[in-house]
Amino acid sequence: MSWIIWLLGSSGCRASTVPEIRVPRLESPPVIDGNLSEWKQLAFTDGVWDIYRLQQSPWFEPDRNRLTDHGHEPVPEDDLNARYYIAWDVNYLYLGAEVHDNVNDVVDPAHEDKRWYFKDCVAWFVEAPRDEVSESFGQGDNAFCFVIDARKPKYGAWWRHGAPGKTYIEEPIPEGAVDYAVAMNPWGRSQGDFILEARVKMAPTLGQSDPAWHPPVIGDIYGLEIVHTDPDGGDYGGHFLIYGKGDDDATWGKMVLMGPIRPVERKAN
Ligand SMILES: [Ca+2]
Ligand SMILES: [Ca+2]
Ligand SMILES: [Ca+2]
Ligand SMILES: [Ca+2]
Repeated sequence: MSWIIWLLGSSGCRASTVPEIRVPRLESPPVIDGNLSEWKQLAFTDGVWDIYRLQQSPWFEPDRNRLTDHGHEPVPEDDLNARYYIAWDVNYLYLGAEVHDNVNDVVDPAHEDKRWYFKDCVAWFVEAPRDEVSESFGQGDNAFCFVIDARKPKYGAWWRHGAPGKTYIEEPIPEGAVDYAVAMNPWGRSQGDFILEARVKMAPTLGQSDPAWHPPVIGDIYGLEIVHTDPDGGDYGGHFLIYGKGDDDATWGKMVLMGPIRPVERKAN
């Protein structure tokens, strides 16, 4: 990831840092089975995120980026830490996460289908195409939200989005536009650990949200934020916000669609 300093406003007196996230195209489609090994080396990732790394990020706000303590909690880095992966091809966005979490919590006492953020959930907020206008789930804004519930309920893959003249449309990701798999406790270490592997078809989602969207080509620029919620038995609970500050899409990172990359090369010695 590189950092771009943008000067905003005609006075030029307000500076802001916008992360640039370079997302590679995949040459072969992954199998959506809860194992990322066939593509994670070919995807964008920037390593492990935990609360300590978040504290040092330019978008960190302590009332929003937070963990909770219900007693008998492990150390903060073991409460939640994760690696996130993203890639694309001509039809799909590919989304992955490898997560260490102490408790799997998908029970929401005031459940509504749209309340993914009161459950363990990984969400990718995508604006396509990115623009410079500050909007909150207006035209072009999409959240693809995966509740980490092995039962895969009907609200398990959720789409919050905008459309021309509309904001905050709440519905499941359309059938046929999403495939996902959740593997619980994949390393035999914690019942809260999981791997999420998903693909979302862009035309019936991004293409519905903004008529300016076109089939992806190298060089296209989207907006990106990752929101990972972790209630662990509480109410609103823990939140990681990565590359942005919430629903305002002007705070989201700049995601650039790149060509394929090669895996990290390791030297002989
Ligand atoms: Ca796979
Ligand atoms: Ca946790
Ligand atoms: Ca915008
Ligand atoms: Ca959890």
